[in-house]
Amino acid sequence: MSRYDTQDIIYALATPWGVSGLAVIRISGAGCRQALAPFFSRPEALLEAPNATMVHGYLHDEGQQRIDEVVLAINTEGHGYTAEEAIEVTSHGSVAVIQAILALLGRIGMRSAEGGEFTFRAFIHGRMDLTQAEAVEELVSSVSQRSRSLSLSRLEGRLRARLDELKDRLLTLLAAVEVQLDYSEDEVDEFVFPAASLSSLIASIQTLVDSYQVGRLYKQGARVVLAGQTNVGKSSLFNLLLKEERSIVSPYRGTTRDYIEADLEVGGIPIRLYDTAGLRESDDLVEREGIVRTERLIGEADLVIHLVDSTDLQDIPAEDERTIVVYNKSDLAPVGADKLAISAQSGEGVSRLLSAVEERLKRSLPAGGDEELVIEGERQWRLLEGAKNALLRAEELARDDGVLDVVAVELTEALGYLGELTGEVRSDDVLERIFSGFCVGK
Ligand SMILES: Nc1nc2c(ncn2[C@@H]2O[C@H](COP(=O)(O)OP(=O)(O)O)[C@@H](O)[C@H]2O)c(=O)[nH]1
Ligand SMILES: [Mg+2]
Repeated sequence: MSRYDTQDIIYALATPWGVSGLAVIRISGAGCRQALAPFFSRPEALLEAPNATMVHGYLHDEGQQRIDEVVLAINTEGHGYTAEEAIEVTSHGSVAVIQAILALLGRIGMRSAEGGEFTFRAFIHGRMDLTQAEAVEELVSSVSQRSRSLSLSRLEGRLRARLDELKDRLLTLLAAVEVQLDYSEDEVDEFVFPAASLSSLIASIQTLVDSYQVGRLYKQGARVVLAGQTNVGKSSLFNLLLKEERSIVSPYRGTTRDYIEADLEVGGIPIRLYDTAGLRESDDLVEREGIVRTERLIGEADLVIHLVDSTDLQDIPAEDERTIVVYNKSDLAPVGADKLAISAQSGEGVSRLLSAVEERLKRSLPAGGDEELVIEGERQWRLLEGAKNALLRAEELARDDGVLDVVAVELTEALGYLGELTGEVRSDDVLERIFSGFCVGK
């Protein structure tokens, strides 16, 4: 990867720019302790510190002016995140301190890191495979608890282990075919293609492919729209769900003229919830525009919670895959037990509604598979699809007694896809695309 020269000592601020209690600046690369020692109050302690220890002292500039009191966390070569000699400087979190330290590091011959460069080094040194490297970024950017825990499990190497196992099975298959290709002439027995192993391998890959839908739901979340006539209690429900007064609630019809959106989490799924203008005929231009927008939102929603007023049962829409009909104001009028009744005022029935929302959003997810082993990246999905399709072609060829050479070619192609997934087979521009999406300091 051209932008990343792995000989350099790199540094970056790993915490946000701004005022905070502490700031962490990362440094990685062979010789970094030697380079920093002349500007540290206890150079010997820094140079002699064993791996995974901390050294307390002061950083100062070339003129012996103290910059800040710091703690240096030391990793020697072969250890730590990048598996390189590395220092993590914890300083006070003022912009002036951060600027002074970063400027010093620049002046003493270190280079400011590119986005993802620390993780790139971890990958180059074999500390992690590509799926783990991607999990780092996925973990940093996760917004729901479920997405966080799934990313963490990929970072710990669950996906890597599964892919290694799949590659192993595929290699065994390929070896059987190649032995047959090499020795078939001397063979007396009829060769039996290991069709069962191939089809179970395809099924295993399919399970991973399917898990993409799960990963995407937890990562990207769903759009849920509150719809219904005016005055049915949409804004009241919106506020109740967000547990804060975000929307203006009023007894007058048409109070919510445009939509308001907010984020919440239901069953681990990040949800963007929209409170909309009521769907009713109106002469008011602004309100009509609000209604047009509402209709557009409903069109794009993953799920519509259609509220109706239990005291005024009219225009009840039909339930469908995307619509839940909810009867509000249950405190004022009872509705049949078969209906989903809530009171946005007292909160009665709201937890049942949330369970219904969760169930509905998860309904389309594939059943089976390992719940803790889920992919969420498009790249991973695409390569698994590629591997699966190559194996399906191999299966068909083998079934039709196709030429064994061609079967071998398809199996090899599938192996290539799996290798690309973990990063054994790689090209600079693919790596560039992956790591350049990371934030600096990671
Ligand atoms: N009794 C009762 N009143 C409700 C309930 N939900 C909403 N309201 C009242 O119905 C009126 C309209 O509510 P609002 O949330 O503004 O409706 P929207 O136009 O659909 O957004 C307000 O006076 C609310 O206090 C409920 O569950 N029970
Ligand atoms: Mg409203």
